Amino acid sequence: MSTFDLVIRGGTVVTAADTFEADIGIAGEQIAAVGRGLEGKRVVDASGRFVLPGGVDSHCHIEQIEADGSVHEETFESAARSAFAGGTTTLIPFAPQFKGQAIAAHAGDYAARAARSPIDYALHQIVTDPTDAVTGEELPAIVRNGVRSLKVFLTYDPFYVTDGEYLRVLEAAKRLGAIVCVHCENYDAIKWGADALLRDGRTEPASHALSRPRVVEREATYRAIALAELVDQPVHIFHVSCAEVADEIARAQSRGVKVTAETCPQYLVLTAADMARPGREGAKFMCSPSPRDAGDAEGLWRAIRNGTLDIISSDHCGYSFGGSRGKWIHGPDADFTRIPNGIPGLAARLAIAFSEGVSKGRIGINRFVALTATTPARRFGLYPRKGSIAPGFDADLVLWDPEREVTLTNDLMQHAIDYTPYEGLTVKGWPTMTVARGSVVMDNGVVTASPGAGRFLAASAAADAPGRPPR
Ligand code: DUC
Ligand code: ZN
Ligand code: ZN
Repeated sequence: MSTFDLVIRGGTVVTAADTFEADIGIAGEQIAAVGRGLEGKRVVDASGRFVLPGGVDSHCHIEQIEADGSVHEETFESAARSAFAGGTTTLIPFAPQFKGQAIAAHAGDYAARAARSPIDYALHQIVTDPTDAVTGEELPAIVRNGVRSLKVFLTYDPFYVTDGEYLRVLEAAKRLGAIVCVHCENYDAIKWGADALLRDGRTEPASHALSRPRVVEREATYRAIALAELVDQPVHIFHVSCAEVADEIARAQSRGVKVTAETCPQYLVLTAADMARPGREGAKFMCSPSPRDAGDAEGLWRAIRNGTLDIISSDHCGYSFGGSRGKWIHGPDADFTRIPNGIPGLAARLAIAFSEGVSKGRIGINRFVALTATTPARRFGLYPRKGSIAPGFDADLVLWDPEREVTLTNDLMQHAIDYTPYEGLTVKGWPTMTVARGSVVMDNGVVTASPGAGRFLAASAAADAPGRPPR
């Protein structure tokens, strides 16, 4: 019998399809065997643990450069620490483009940052300026190099695209076999609402939610889908915040439109009321779309259960609360329109999804694996290398204690940001070990993240893109 480099012995293996008792034999960086009685040079006892595929976080902002030249505090190194701490082994962050500039203007710089990544990563390409040169030359080259998902923003200065520009991106993506991911909120409607609030002196963080109510997201979602339908191009809707938006997506799916969608932990456990906390604390919860109200999470779980939403990503986008670089980069009295949007969530994503989903009986554990690892890997062209447990897959695994109750603190997140919006939230279910390509990178909270150990993952055509022949 062969002796493996590492054997994970006696755990309950869980994939998106099955749950069974087995040992996992790892040779080098890959899973070589799933069976019984496996022997290894190193053996990890996984009894009492679920053994899950390492999480794939398909939406996170890492060391991203902003239009003003500032760079996000979360580096690839700190992000990897946080991801490993939480059981995630693959990240998909965003390479930027700014209006009036070629994609190439920042590509080398971003690739150099990413080259220091301790964690495997693929990339999405943000497109803000789809000129002829971009759609005709740069995007084909990017897709050839393994970046097959393009992100467009329908709001946000200075990223947002007009409907005409969005159509150009859809058309290019169709020609190139890429997927388009969309941030759905209506730019002019938000500006109209925000201007009115500011005129009334409502500058505080709580106004963020008031300036961008559900209908602003629903309208943009409808438009994003309708234009994708016109071009017949698959789209993925990012960070769905509530059921009325999910309903819009379900309606399109039921008439055969090629649209998929995700939600994020912030919409499952935070609410707009968090932004009304005293002082400036509300800024800690400010992200877009806005967290909604207490009842909205149940609607999202219904949409998860019926398949309308099939990914839970973090949309990790950290800005520290203290100091002058993060949330208060525009000054300590900045009004709500000048506080950067985004919250950190890399390490908390799996624990919140498991606790709110599996521990509370809303979904089964196979569905949890599908939402957090298998489907993001398939959607973004990383399958069958990432996202499941079988011979030939990368040995990315997380050992999970379903009974462990943990009260979240910022220290547990191990990120570069000085707070977590989930401080004090108690979760049931916690990762005890993370293995990335055969190396133990987290053992009971102790993380090893070696700069440069991560690899760039060239995406192939998505395994589950609607309208493509099955593979
Ligand atoms: N919303 C985004 O779309 N991206 C980053 C952070 C946020 O809140
Ligand atoms: Zn977005
Ligand atoms: Zn985002």
